[in-house]
Amino acid sequence: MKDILTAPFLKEVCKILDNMYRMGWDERNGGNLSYILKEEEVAEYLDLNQVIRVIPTIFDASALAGKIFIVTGTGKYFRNVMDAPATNLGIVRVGKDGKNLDLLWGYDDGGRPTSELPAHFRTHISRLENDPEHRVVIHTHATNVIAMTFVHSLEERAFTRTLWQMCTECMVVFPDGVGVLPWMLCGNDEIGIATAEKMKEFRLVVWAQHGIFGTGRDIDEAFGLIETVEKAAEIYIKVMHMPILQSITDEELKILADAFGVTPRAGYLNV
Ligand code: 2HA
Ligand code: ZN
Repeated sequence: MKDILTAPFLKEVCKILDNMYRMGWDERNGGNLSYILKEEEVAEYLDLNQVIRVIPTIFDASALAGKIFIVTGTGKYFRNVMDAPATNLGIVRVGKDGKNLDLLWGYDDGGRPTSELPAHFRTHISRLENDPEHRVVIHTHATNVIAMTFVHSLEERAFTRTLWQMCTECMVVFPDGVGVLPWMLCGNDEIGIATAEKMKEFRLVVWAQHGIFGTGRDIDEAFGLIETVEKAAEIYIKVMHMPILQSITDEELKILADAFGVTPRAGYLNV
């Protein structure tokens, strides 16, 4: 059996969490990540019959039964993951009845998965219905996205249109737009249900005054979506105090979408 600390998926997770910490988005224990691993890739490093302990889930995850995830631990700091992956991360398999997780590796100090597990798991269920190749959910406290939710309408069309106008890349990266939830209590199943409802139509969901969820087939896609939204939000925060002399028009957004072969969310452009 190979050493799990050499597994590409583990190294990739450590690297992206460290990177997000250095972006300044994941203060203290802010943020969490979950990533569906392929059974055959995990089997190179772990005996899949060796269950360290069983962790109960707070909702019925039977739609994910048998799936294996690497998940950040509750209360853990992204800053510490690189130096101590086995304490700060865990690899879990969803049990057949969807009510328990088999811990296969990690959470070495007796830890558990992130408090936002309901939002992550429910999001995985929504995204898998859209795309069987979906694998990654990242939640982070992207600074300018949070700032924008104080000063901009939270209406999804308006929020998305402003982001699209902030830099040319946005339409190409997230033509499907951004879902937005109002402030809600986090860490429970209600916000998980609300997030997953949005995730039926969006790959990105903003939690007002809290942060953002991004999803994708791999870490690059999920992170790439988030950093593009964050960049646009940063530009918005920089320019919103000043008289705008020119922007990207709806006609130009349409030209851009056509040139890159993407379809803007229906009804979001006034052309
Ligand atoms: O646990 O980001 O939303 C850290 C969080 C909660
Ligand atoms: Zn959070």
